[in-house]
Amino acid sequence: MKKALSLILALVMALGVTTVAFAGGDEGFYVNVAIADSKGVLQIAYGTVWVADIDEDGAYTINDALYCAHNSYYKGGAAAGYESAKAEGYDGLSLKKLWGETNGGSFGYYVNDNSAWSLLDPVAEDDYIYAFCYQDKTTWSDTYSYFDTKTVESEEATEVELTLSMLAWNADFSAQVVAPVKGAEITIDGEKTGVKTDENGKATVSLDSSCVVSAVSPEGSIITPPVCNVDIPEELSFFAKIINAITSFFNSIIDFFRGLFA
Ligand SMILES: [Ca+2]
Repeated sequence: MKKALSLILALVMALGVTTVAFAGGDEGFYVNVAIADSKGVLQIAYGTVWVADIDEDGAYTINDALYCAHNSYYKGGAAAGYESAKAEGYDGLSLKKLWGETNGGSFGYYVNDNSAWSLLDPVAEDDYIYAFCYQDKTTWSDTYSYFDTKTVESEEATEVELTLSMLAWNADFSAQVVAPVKGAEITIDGEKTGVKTDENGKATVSLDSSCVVSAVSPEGSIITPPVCNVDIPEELSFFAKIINAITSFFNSIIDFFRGLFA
């Protein structure tokens, strides 16, 4: 009995220490991160990620966001799936591994649908960060594509018109220009729907439950898979409502303590 008691006490103390240590390094904010692998499969579809200054350079950057995203979503964490290193020849960081792939060093990353220059570009709260492994490792023809709507929230089944655009390089590769993606087939949770974007990049989809809407490349080209997260609540049972209430109660306590230590 005594032994059990001291074990519990030790556990409580250990937990207490962990909590304090965690709270101490708890500065940061939430962003949305999407990662697509070299097969064009979305591995994270704008999942919520808490960004901390993990590389301790005093700034919140794409590097921090991707590192933290792997810690949250990749099996084995950032240690297993992500790597960046000092770039040779210039004062920056090179992406060496994304979602466990070295991919011949061929990666792209965007912030809020704009091309990023470096892993050390800053990120801010609620930003949308998209990183991908190039599928075409010879001519890097993968074109970044995105929906005009990143989140749909609805209380019931709904119909949504999405516009799919891409950032294509101009003739002398000096700037990226926005153009519609036509003929891309819309997918829902990875399943093809038969609905294709028209010449203005528009497509209308019927949605009746929470899902991820994306699109597959039109014939003869490669686009990065776009992301639109759809949130339609299921009819909740009485029991589920109670669980939800308890969860949100504990979340508000966590938020309270986060506020105290921020
Ligand atoms: Ca940093």
